[in-house]
Amino acid sequence: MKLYEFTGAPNPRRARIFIAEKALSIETKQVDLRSGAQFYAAYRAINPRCVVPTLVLDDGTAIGEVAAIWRYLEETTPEPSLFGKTAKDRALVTMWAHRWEIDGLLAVAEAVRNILPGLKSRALVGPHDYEQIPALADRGLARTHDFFADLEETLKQQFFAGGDTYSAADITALVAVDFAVERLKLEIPGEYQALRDWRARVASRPSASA
Ligand SMILES: N[C@@H](CCC(=O)N[C@@H](CS)C(=O)NCC(=O)O)C(=O)O
Repeated sequence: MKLYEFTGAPNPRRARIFIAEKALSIETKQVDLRSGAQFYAAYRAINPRCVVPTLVLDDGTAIGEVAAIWRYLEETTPEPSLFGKTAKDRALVTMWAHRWEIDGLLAVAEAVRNILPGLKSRALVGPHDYEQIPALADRGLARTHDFFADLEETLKQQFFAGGDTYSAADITALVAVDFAVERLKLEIPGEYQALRDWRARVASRPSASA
């Protein structure tokens, strides 16, 4: 297997952390997004959506989208489980992971992609170009602040972002928080103690530096 990825980008990090938690060793290949390598014909043939990550299996099958990569790895390497063991747990972890992707990662991405000058005409990922819209930068920032607040409230009720145990939901939530702090230079409000404690807890896992 080979993981096509780019070290500086959030979605490949979600795949790398998951792989590290499973203690898997998978060869990686960098697709340099800064030089536009995602649009080169060689990579377009692997992932016509021109995004990373993509997991290519030994038989040549290319699996794009983090949720699909996670699903394949969870089914082929069930332990340690990152989605829970029972049908109910798996549904709940999937629910939380989706929520943190939509309300967290995509909120931060909306701000980042509509603010950074280097992403002019690249306001959405994928093979098509879209211009930045300043109002969407403002909305993305507002959504990111709401994400911090929603995550804080959730973590007052449960120890991890997907329930009582560490799961795939924590991976997406951590990557989204780090993305906001690093790329938007936002600070987690001092009063969000549950969020701060949780971040320290999940960031101290060896997988977080994968
Ligand atoms: N929904 C996709 C999102 C993938 C994505 O947005 N990848 C970004 C890096 S974080 C990308 O490839 N960007 C290419 C670009 O900016 O043109 C997934 O789950 O894999």
